[in-house]
Amino acid sequence: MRSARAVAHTNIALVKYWGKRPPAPGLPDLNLPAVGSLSLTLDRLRSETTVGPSDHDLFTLNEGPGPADAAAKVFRHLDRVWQAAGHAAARPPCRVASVNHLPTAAGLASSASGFAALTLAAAAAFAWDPGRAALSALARRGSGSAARSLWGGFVRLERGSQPDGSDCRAYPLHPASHWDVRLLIAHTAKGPKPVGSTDGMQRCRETSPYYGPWVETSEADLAAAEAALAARDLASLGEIVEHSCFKMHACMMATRPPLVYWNGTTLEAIRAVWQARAEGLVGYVTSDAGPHVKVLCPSDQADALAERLRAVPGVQAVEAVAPGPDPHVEVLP
Ligand code: 2P0
Repeated sequence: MRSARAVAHTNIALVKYWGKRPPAPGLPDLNLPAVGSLSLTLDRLRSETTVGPSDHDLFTLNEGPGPADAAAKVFRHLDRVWQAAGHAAARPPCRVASVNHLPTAAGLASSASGFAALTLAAAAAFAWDPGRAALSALARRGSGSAARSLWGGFVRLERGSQPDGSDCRAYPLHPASHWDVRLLIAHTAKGPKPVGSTDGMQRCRETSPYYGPWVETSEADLAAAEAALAARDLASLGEIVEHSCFKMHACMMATRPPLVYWNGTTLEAIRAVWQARAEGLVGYVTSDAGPHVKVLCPSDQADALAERLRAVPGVQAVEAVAPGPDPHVEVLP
C-alpha cells in the first residue's frame, strides 16, 4: 500500500435524512436510510485525512490521539474498504491522521466530511479506484450523510428499495456554481449532543407515532425540492427546507422519552429569521440533530441576516458559508 490524502467538505441537508431501514436477514448492516435526502456541500468546512502504512493501527484526530470509540469506527471502516477492494487477506496495519476544519470540535465518528475523506484516502492508499459512486456507497456505511460529501454543490442521496443497497445511490444534481446562495450557521451551544444520530433515529423508528408519516411524505418533498432547486426558486425551496426540518424535529419530539435537540436560543434564532422575513429579508431556517440554526439565503442577504442572528441573546457566533467544491485526493510520495 501507499500513502494518500483526501480532503472532503461537509454538507447540510436541505431535505433531511432521518431514520434507517432495519438490516435484511442474512445481510450485514449496510446503514441504509429510510428516506432519501438532498444536501448542499459547504465551502471551507472540511476534513483532511491521510492514510498510510504503519507497523500498527494508529489513529490521530486534530493532531492528538483519537478517542478509542472513534478509532474503532475508523478501523472498522478501513476493513470495509479493504474488503470491497477485493482483498481476502487481512488488511495491513495503517496510520490514519484526520484533521477537521469544522466550527465545532465534533468527533470524526459523526462527521459527514470525516467518513467521506477517510473512504477516499483509504481507497487511494489501497490503489483502488472503483469510481465515486461506489465510494459514496462505502462512505454511507460509515455515516449516512457522508455519502453526500463525495460531490460538491447540490447532491441527492436516493433511498432505493433493494435490500442489498444496490439502488441506494448518491449523485450530484448541480455544481456549486449553480446558485449564489449562502448558508449561515448560528451556534447556540457548546459541547457534544446528548443523543447521537444513530441512537436518535432508532428511538424515532421504535417509538414515534410520526415516524411512518415522516417516511411516507419524504419522496414528495425531495421531488418538489429538486424542481425548485433546478429553477433557482428560493421561495419554493425554502418552504420545503423549513417543512422538512420541522417535520423531522416533530418526529423526534414525539419519541418516548422525548428527543429534543433544541435549546431556548434555537427557537429565538428561528423566530428572528422569521421576523426578518416578515420585514422583507429572504432566508429559510433548518436545524439538524443539535441546537444550532442554519439559514439558507441569497448571498446578498447574508450580512443583514447574520446581524439579526448575532443580536439574539445566546447566539455565540454566526458564520456565512458558500457552496463548496468536490473532494480532492492525492497520492503522497
Ligand atoms: C442529515 N442528519 O440529513 C440528517 C439531518 C442529522 C439530521 O445525517 O447514523 O451522522 O451515521 O448514518 O449521517 C446525521 O446522521 O447518521 C444526519 P448515521 P449521520 O444531515
